[in-house]
Amino acid sequence: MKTLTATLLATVAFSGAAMAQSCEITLRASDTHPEGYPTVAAVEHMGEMLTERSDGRICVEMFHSAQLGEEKDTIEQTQLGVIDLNRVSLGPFNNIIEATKVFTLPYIFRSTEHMHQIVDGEIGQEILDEFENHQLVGLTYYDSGSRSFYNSQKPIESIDDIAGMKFRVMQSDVFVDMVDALGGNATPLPYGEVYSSIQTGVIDGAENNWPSFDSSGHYEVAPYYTLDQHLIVPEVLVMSQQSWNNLSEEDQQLIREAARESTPYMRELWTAREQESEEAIRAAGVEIVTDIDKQPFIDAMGPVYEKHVTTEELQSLVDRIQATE
Ligand code: GTR
Repeated sequence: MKTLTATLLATVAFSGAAMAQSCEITLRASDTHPEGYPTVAAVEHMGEMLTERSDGRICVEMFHSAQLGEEKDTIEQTQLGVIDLNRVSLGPFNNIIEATKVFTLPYIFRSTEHMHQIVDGEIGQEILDEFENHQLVGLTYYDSGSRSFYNSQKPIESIDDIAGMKFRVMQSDVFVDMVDALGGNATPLPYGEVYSSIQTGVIDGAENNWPSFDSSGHYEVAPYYTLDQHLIVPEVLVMSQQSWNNLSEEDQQLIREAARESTPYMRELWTAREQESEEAIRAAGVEIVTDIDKQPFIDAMGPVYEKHVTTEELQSLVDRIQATE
């Protein structure tokens, strides 16, 4: 005799609208970005691949737009198993997993191609493996372009213009020290508080890539953007180790593969989105400084490297990254 649950499940399985309810395993995924942002679309795409390959057994439910909280909090919830999948910047991991610092050092990557070379290779895997010591499973990396400063006050045309200006940074000491080294004052804040903090003058500005500057609407309150490109910070997709341990090895394998395959998809979306966002921001009348001399910015980073590259392991990672063509 069929149980009530089995009957109900069979019924909903036939109703297209209730498809999600037929899933045996639903993985709750978090992202700070809105619907349509490349990271959100990539995890949704991964979910579709998983559902198809598991004959409808495994589904991903996306909670975008920081519905489950700001990144620092969602990381904790993922460690606790409350959130299954989390797409986050590597920045907020700096204070939890020391090795992630090397991927968030200013000007460590010379270009997006250089970053791809590293995260797609041995070093990328070594850093992903580190997550397993912190109740997480590192699945794959996504792109995040390069981050540059924007503010509400004036065009920054040289490093000297940064003196005394207040910038929001992600919650990591690496970025606090980066802004200090440039002569500014850093305020670590959650992403969701940046807009109102600029608007009310608590900070003068922040720093981010084109798509985030665009989708957050920060350009409305900070109409000066200077392409100093101080950071290329990869994004990472992690899973809760608790959720992971509840799965069969076959399902773990399905997830690893779908996650890996979502990366080239994400990168394509990213390239298109970067261009669209740049066009939208230019059209909105934001003043953009492109011909900034980056060398003084690069030269100023010595103390940041000295303070954060404190062990032989970290130094060897930095050396290997810098030695990679
Ligand atoms: C974005 C990144 C987010 C978040 C945000 C921030 O570029 O995609 O994950 O880290 O920056 O500045 O907090």
